[in-house]
Amino acid sequence: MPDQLQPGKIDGELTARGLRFAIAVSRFNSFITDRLLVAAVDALRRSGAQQGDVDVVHVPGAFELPLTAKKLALTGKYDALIAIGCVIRGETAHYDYVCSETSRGLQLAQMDTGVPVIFCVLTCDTLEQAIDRAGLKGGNKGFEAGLGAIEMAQLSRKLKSAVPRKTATRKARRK
Ligand code: INI
Repeated sequence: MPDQLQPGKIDGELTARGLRFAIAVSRFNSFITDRLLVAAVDALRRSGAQQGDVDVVHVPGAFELPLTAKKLALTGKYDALIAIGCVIRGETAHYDYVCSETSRGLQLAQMDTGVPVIFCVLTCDTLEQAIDRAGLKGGNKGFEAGLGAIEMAQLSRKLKSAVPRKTATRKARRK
């Protein structure tokens, strides 16, 4: 008998085969968001996504991402969504409102619908910080978002198909 408890593990595999994704991407700061989008699609493709498995929707700015994500989730067509945006601090408080409502709205979208929404919205003080995270020194957050979407899609499928605890107990008793 092992003297240590071995917990059961439930992981989301990193394979995109057989899954469907939608990416909502903001046009604001498209110099950055275009690069995040290319990397996110690359991560999905290199993990097995096929032609037709990925839809891309453009929106004006980050503030429009939550409603779009929720509408995409409610179609029931997608296993996971990615929201891509880039908010760069300006001289006024606008930045704070856009950042907080975008993150809150995206969290609500996934909590309300049960469809994973990956948060790939850069919130930066400077353009240089954004560039670093869109393919330079900080890697590419779009690629990370692609992998995150695959993992969460797989994990959600597994958790959905798990037998509810009560049913499992009843079945065991009947035996
Ligand atoms: N939208 C962004 O995606 N990034 C920004 O940096 C930004 N700034 O700084 O203003 C921004 N504003 C637009 C906003 O997201 C909405 O599109 C707009 O307010 C209309 O609802």
